[in-house]
Amino acid sequence: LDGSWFTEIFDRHGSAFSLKVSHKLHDEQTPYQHLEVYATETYGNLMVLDGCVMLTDRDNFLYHEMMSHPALFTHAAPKRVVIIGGGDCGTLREVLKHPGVEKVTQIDIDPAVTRASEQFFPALVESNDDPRAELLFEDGVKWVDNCPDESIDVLIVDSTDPVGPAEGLFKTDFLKRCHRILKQGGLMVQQSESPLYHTDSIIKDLRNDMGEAGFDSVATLPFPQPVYPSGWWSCTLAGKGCDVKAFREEDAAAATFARDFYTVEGHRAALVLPPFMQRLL
Ligand code: AG3
Repeated sequence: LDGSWFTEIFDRHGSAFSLKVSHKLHDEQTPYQHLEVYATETYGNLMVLDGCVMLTDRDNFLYHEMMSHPALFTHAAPKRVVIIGGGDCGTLREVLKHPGVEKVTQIDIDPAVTRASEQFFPALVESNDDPRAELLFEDGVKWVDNCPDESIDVLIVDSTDPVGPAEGLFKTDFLKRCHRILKQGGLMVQQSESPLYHTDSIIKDLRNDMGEAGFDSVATLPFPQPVYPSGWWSCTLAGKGCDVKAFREEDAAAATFARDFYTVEGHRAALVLPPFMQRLL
C-alpha cells in the first residue's frame, strides 16, 4: 500500500488493518509513547499510539459503550467509578451518562492523549466539565496503591495492549490491588484484546489472574471492533461479591441516554461465550 494508507501490522497473526488517510494532523513523541493523529477518508480522525490504532471517530462507540454500560448495569448501584487509562475520555463520557454515578476519576499517565482528544476528538471530551468528573495525569498503579480499602464501586481499565506502558495493568499483582480498593459488591472491567487472536493467551491468563486476585466471578464479553486486530474485541468483567453474569436488565431497558450500540439484548448475547472460546478457556 502506498503512502496514503495508514497500516497497523499484526505480525504474529499474519494480518494487518489499513485506513486510507488524507493527511497527518499530529505527531508527537510524549515521555511515554509515540502519539499520532490522522484524518482518514472514511473513518473520521484516527488516533494511534506506538503504531497501534486506539480509536477512530467512526467506530469508537462500540468499544466505549462496551467498556462502560455492561459494568455499570451489572453493579447494583454504582456511585464511585474509576477509569485507569482512557485518556481520550471516550469511556468517561459513557460513564457520565449514568445519573446515579456521583464521581468518576480518570487516571491516565499521559496528558498528551487528553490534549489530542480535546483538539481532534471534541465529541469525546464534551462532558469533561461535568462536576462529577475528575481528570488526573499520573501512574494509575500508584494511584490505586494510595486509594483507601473498599472505596470504589466500579473500576475500568481502559488501557493499550499489554506491552509497553500498560504491561503492568495485566499482572496479578495489579489485579490484587484493584480487588483491595473495590467495595463488596464492586467489580472491575478490563479491555481484554481479541477473542480470535488472544483467547488462549491474554484472555485466559487475565481470567485466571483475576481469580487468583480474589475475584469470585468472571465474564468475557466479545464485541465487534473493526479497527483493532482481527476486527473483534472483548472486555472482561470480574466481580467482588457480585455476579458479573447477571445485570439489571430492567434498568438497562429503561435507560434513556443516547447510545449507538449497547442494548439489553446485546448485553445478554455478549454474555454467551462462543463454543470455541468455551473450549479454549
Ligand atoms: N484501548 C484499547 C486499544 C487496543 C488496541 N490494540 C491495537 N490496535 N493493537 C483503546 C483506548 C480507547 N479509549
